[in-house]
Amino acid sequence: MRALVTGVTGQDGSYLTEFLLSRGYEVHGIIRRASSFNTQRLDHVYEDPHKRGARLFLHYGDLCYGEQLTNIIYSSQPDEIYHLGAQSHVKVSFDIPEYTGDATGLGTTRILQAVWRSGIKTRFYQASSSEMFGSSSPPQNEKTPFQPRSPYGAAKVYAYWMAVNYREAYDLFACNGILFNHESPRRGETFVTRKITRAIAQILCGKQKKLYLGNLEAKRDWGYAPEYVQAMWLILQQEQPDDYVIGTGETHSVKEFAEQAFGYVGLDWREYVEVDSKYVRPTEVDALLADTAKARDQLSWEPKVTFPELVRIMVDADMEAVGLKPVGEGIRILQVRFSDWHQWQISVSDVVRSLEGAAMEKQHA
Ligand code: NAP
Ligand code: F7E
Repeated sequence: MRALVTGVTGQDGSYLTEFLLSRGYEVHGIIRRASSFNTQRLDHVYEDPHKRGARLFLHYGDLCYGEQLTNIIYSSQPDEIYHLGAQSHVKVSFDIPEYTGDATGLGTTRILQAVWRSGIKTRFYQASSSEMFGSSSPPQNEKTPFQPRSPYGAAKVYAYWMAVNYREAYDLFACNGILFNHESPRRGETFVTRKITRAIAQILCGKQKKLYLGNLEAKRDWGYAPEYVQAMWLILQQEQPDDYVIGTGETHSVKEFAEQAFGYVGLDWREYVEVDSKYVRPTEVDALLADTAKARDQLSWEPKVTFPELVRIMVDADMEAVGLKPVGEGIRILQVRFSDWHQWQISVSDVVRSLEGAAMEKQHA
C-alpha cells in the first residue's frame, strides 16, 4: 500500500507516518520549502531514499499551488491520501484570514481536483475539525450544525463540504474525520496544552517565572494524538466513505489542564499563571465535547489515554527535553497502552529533544 500525506511534518503527519510505516506502507509526504530544517518530527524515521528498501519519500509542494500538488499525486499514484496540511492555529487565523482560507480551505479543493482530474483511484481523508461546530452546544456529533467562530473554522467548513461534494458528484472515496483536540509531546509550542507543559519544565529549571495565558474558562475535549491517527486510518479502511466524529467524550477547561499539569510536579498553578488579553480571541468556542457513538459502533475505535494520563505524558516529555528527570507516570502509560509502533524511547525521547533543540535555536535567533 502507498499513502500520500500532506502536512507530514506536523504533529499528526509525523505520528501517522510512523503508524503507516509500521503497517508496511510506502509513505510519500509533502513538505514546504523552508530556510531551515522543518523535518525534526520525522528525522527518526527518515531514511536515505537511495537506500534499498527505503519507504519514506518527501516531495516539495505547497497547498497554495495546485500544479505541483497534481504532479506529486500523479507521480506517486497513492492508494490513500491523508490531507492533514493546513494553517492550523485558530488565533493566528484571525491575523491572516485570507491565507488561512487559501491554505486550509482551497488547499483541499486543489487536492480533490487533482485526484479527480488525474483519474487515480484513491481514498481521501480530510482533516476536519471540532472547530467547525463553533457555538453549537455540546455534545457535538455528525449531525450537529456547523457554526464556526473563526476564519480557521470557516475554512474547515468549506473544506468539509468540498470533500462531501466530490464524493457525491464524482463518486470519490472521500471521508471527513471530525477530530476534537488531540495533543502530545509533538504538539506545536503555541497551542495551549504544550504551552503549559513546556512552561512547567522551564519553570522547574529556573528559566521562566510566569506563564501568560488567555481565556482559562474555555472547555475542550482533549485526547492523545497517536490514538487519533489510528482513527484516520480506520476511516479509510471502511467499505463505504463516510464522516466520523473522533474525541474522548470528556471535556475540561484550560484552567483544569493547568491545575493538573502544575499539580503533577507539586506546583500550585495559581502562583505562576497570569492572564494576558493578547491571547484572548475576538470570538471564542466556549465548549467542545464529542459524542463518539458512531465511531465506537462502526470503527470500533475508543481512546485508551485519559485526560490525567495525557497531562502526565506531556509533562514527563517536556521535563526530559530540558534534561530533568521526569516524574515517570507518563512513560509507564505508553509502555502499558501501546504496541511497538509507539513507545517512549523512539517515539517521544528522540523527537522531543530535537524539537526542543529547534525551539531553542529560534529563541536565540
Ligand atoms: P500542525 O502540527 O500545525 O501541522 C500542520 C502541517 O501542515 C505542517 O506539516 C505544516 O508544515 C503543513 N502546512 C501548513 N501550511 C502549509 C502549506 N501552505 N503548504 C503545505 N503544507 C502546509 O497540525 P496538526 O495538529 O498535526 O493537525 C493536522 C491537521 O488536522 C490540520 O489540518 C489541522 O487543522 C487538523 N486538526 C487538528 C486537530 C488537533 O487537535 N491537532 C484537531 C482537528 C483537526 P510546516 O511544518 O512546514 O509548518
Ligand atoms: O486553544 C484557550 C483558547 O490553541 C485551546 C487546533 O489544533 O484544536 C486546536 O484549536 C483553548 C482555546 O487549540 C491560551 O482560547 C487560553 O479556547 O490549544 P488551542 P484550539 O483553538 O482549540 C482544534 C480542534 C483544531 O482543529 C485546531 O487546528 O485554549 N487558550 N490561553 C489559549 N490558547 C492558546 N493557543 N494560547 C493561550 O495562551
